[in-house]
Amino acid sequence: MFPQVDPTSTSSWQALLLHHEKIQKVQMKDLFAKDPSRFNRYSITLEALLFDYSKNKVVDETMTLLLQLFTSCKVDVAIKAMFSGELINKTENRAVLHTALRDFTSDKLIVDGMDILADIRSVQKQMKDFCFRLHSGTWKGFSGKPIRYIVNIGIGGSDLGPVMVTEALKPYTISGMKAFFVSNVDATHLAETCKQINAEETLFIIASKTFTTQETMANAHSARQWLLQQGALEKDIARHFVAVSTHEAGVKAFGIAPENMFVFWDWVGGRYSLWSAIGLSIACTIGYENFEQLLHGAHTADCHFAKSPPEKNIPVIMALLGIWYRNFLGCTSEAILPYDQYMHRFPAYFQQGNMESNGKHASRDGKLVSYATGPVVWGEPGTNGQHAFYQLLHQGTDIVPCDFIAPAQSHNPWGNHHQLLLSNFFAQTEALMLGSAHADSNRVFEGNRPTNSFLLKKITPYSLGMLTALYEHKIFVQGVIWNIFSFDQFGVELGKVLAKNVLKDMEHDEEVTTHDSSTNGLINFWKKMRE
Ligand code: G6Q
Repeated sequence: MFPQVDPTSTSSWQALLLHHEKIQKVQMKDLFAKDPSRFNRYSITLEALLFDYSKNKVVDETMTLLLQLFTSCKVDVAIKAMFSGELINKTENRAVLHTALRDFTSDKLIVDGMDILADIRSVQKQMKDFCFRLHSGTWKGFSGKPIRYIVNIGIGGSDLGPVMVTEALKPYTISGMKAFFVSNVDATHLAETCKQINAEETLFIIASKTFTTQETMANAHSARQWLLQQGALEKDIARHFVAVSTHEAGVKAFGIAPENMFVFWDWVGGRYSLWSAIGLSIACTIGYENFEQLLHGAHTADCHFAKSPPEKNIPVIMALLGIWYRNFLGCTSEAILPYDQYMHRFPAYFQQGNMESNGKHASRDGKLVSYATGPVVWGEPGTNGQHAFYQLLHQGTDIVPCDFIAPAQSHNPWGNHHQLLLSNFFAQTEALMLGSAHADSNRVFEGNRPTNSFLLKKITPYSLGMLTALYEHKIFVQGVIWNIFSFDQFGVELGKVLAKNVLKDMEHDEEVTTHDSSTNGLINFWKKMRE
């Protein structure tokens, strides 16, 4: 049974409230001065990944209480429930099994009487074969030339993961291939993409779990029309369009042949779907073997999460620290700051991951929660951010816990660029913690500002898979402790319905009067302006 514990009813939550009073005045720099082993005690390694959480406003008692909270909220039971395929996404009556997509060690996983591992392996084989045909040049476009351009058309979970990974792993791009991602319903996105590709060498991947999403369908239809305008015939569509979806009928209705469809299943949440066939654009760009390495890396993180004791468990510690800042120190946002240009979409990816999963106000027993849930998550790569918003991180009135992420080795070891980059990473986390005194208050840095540091040896498919899965599990642990449903997204679905209703009022010329005066005014003003 999936646990359902009001975290505020636990003695550890109450103890943390009291403990917070005690720790108000604690200075991290004093903690470091008193305890030379603080780094060793407050860091965890997983293979070649280092997670240093020593620069946080916590002492041993804080960690003990947070770990007690983990136990009181029965997170261990929840972890087992997720991995075993229980229907933990209750509001949608689904299992949550993105972890199964990257499980190469189990033999079987029965869900609803079906062995889902067999289904997963069969789609993986289909993806592998497809990539082989594409990269060997046996799959040809309408003029007989091989495919060079991959255009993924999808949005939200069917876009952000593939973009993030494809960008982060750009050094692994198969020679000659180029990936594009079209998500926005604004035709500019597709139009500008089409300027950079040749129809005869382009493969469109229509990625949509439901195959009904307005933006994706509009872009898919326009892409198809564009292809025909570029000299392709109806019969050529099959060579230029493939689909990734759970909705076979929808794909067929669009005109994509069943053999050009890659399926996934309702137990894969959109924002957790890059590991499924939604990752086809990744595999087409960096090669299937690299895609598989990404899955292997994630599986290593899954095993770490499922098997490590909580005090040595990276996602658990990440989650508990986040709860400490959110619920006891009143922090409203968290920043993710990758010191790696290739990782520039990582913050946006986990902005969705966190905010769509844990931006919820109803508890698992159907009541409104009395405590804060998911914070705002945002970020940009270093060092660019340093010349922009770091001002607020250092001297603003809000405390923003930050995750700094960097590879020890660069894919582009030009001169001393990488040392310069990393010197900024190390110096920033130090300065945020130490602060500095000055007679002029404008120049005072209070310090005592928390950071986590992640060091990877290099950004590879494997290490990126591992890091990404660690962040996913952090979201899971927090959702369990906050006693919310992390795997639905009614707030996203609302947008899909609202736009449809308004569209009806825009399709005629009469004055609109059925909304509030602002919405009526905007629609009516637009009707005049478009003339
Ligand atoms: C993700 C969300 C959302 C979804 C998009 C696209 O978890 O549900 O971002 O991925 O709305 O939906 P489709 O894949 O169904 O087009």
